[in-house]
Amino acid sequence: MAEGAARTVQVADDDGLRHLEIDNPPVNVLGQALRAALAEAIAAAAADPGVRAVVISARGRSFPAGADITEFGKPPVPPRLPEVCNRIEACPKPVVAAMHGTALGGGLELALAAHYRVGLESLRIGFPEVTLGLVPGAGGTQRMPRIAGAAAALELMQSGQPVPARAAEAMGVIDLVVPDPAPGEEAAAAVRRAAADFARGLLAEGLGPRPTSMRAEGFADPAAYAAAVAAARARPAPSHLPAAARIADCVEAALLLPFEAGLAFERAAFEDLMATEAAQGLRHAFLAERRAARVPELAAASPRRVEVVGIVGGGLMGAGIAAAALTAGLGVVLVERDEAALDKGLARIAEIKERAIEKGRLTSAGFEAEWARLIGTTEMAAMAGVDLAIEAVFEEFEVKAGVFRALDAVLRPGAVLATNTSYLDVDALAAVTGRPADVVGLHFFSPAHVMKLVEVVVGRATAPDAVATGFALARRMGKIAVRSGVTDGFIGNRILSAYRTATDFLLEDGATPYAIDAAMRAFGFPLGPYQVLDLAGLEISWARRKRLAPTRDPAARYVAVGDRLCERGWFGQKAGRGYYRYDRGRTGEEDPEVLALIDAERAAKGIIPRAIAADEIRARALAAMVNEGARLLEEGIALRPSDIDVVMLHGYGFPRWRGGPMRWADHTGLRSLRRDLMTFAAAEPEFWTPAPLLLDLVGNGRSFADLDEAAA
Ligand code: T1G
Repeated sequence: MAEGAARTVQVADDDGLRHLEIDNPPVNVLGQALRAALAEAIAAAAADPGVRAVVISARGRSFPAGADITEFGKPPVPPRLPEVCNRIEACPKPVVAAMHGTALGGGLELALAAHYRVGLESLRIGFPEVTLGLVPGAGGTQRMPRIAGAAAALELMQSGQPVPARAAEAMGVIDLVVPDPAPGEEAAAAVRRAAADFARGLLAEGLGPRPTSMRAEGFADPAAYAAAVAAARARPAPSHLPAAARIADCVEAALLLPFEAGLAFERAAFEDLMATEAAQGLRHAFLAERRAARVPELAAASPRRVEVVGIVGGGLMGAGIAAAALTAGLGVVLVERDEAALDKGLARIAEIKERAIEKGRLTSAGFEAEWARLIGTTEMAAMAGVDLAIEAVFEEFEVKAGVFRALDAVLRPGAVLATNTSYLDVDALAAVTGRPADVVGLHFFSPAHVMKLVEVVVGRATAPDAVATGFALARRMGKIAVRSGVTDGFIGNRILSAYRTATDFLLEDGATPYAIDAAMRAFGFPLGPYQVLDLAGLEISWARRKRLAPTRDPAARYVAVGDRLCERGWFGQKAGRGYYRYDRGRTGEEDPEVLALIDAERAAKGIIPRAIAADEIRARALAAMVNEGARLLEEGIALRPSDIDVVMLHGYGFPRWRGGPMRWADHTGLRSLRRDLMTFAAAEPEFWTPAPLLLDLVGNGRSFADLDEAAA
């Protein structure tokens, strides 16, 4: 067996059974070495007269979680996964797959190529390929329908969502579901043993291989099959995400074509899609989310233990954080300034949990158990026992500083002190305490029980293990943490501020808020910038502009349209009008009075409005985001470009299939971006001058992806 392959498949014999145990931590992805080892091992088993049956299992957390995504986009190295699957299926002895954990994508396809499948109760199977802009590419679109029929196969592949073992059993995919082992016993060993017993049963009954490609249960009702394909095709899918439609084509091909031809049809679809911008962007997003966890402080330190979280402030943010912490199994101590505020905060948490029960995400018993872990109090002294305290009070420095001083006085030594500030100076807040090394920013996004993003803001004095604790807490809460340095607005709000400056300039130069929003929605944002402002409330950014006014460069262009709206109390949806009118509910309507107000602002500055095309709106908005991103990298605020992408994908609605602003810039070409920026800077150098890093990358023919690789 090839040297590198020895590590990935452990081979053992047990009285005629050949055990092939996959061992490629952490999730047994089917990289080239493992594929080669499997191919060799199944060939050896097929040829060995002493082998009567084969059991394929996996060590560690899970049966293979899929093909190796890091290999995508690179020249394929044989044996390719479809070939390995075909060899398994062609084995002249019965092959049983022993499945636990999450058998996903290529891992599920590997199991489908086996003749029988045994799964633990807690097993989940799925085809997440569509979330990567792909179709299953190792026979899944041809084997799954033969067992489960079109409707179930299409639902699994087009949703990309995993299903539990019992559902897979009902589809006919899993032949035997066995109970999870007792606590303390390894899942992998338990299912391996069950599969071995299953294999012996086959031999005792004289049952041999059962090639999935020869099965046809799923074709029993061709009319229903065709109807399921037609229904799948009728489901609307955006043109930039063709994978769902190609899945329907492949499932149809499974019925209409011979197996080999169906495999070729699937492979062609897979290769077409692999080359699409969406597949590249979605793959970038997947890897960027995991790369964000690679932070220097984590290499040097372990997180402190956190079982009880203290939260000061039960407003929208504090209640959301508390709800998320309870969901994560943590204890929560919620402190409010008085009983009335505390009652409101607890009611907010209860409302979140009641909605989760309504949606079937939480049981009443679960709610009771969570509620038992929640303490509400007006006494700051109750924070003495918490492992980490988060202040989520009003966004004013003195208010937060006061809470930090009070926490500093009661928290036990070693407790982490976190601020949820959106952009205040974390170093300055740390300085009001006697424990600056324990202070870290945890910038959650509202609603905190829904939004996955947390910016972990690292102050000058923040200890590495306090950073590691922030990341560990975010992960335990099911969130994606991104490291940020201390700057006004951290990563996301810095980029957002640049985005809004660019669109405000467009507003004054001739575009309407409605045209700008439409242009950005056409790019893929769910809402345009002015819709977001109305939704969030214009008073928030107005407060920030007023706070920054004393330090604003008087020579810099300043667009006062937002101030004019706020001066009229037009704060957005909550006020019934902002950039849009909301007379008839939440769908805003264009407001001629806003357009007149913008005209007045233009006239006051002597600006003659010009027609601005949607392409220019997008070019300027995106160039501003990327240029600010380059500045964040130069300043060391963001560790790597893909971290900026993760923030914009998860905090600001940047379309996932484009991968994020920095990925978009690479795809568009940094040279053309530099050209745009220099064109814009000719008229307004203050805002548009290209960041030196961007010029340097273009000059050296490098990309943001190169920086990601360097910082990996
Ligand atoms: N390829 C490469 N690396 C992967 C990987 C994959 N498929 N899945 C996980 N990893 C890495 C991940 O980057 C991280 O690395 C570590 O494993 C732990 O992952 C041919 C074409 C399985 C539910 O899409 O959904 O098969 O940071 O942090 O939260 O038809 O990983 O430790 O260095 O996410 O416990 C289809 C993707 C591929 C599954 C576990 N499969 N993975 O979640 O751990 S396409 C997927 C996941 C395919 C075939 C097609 C999750 C997980 P590092 P993690 P987790």
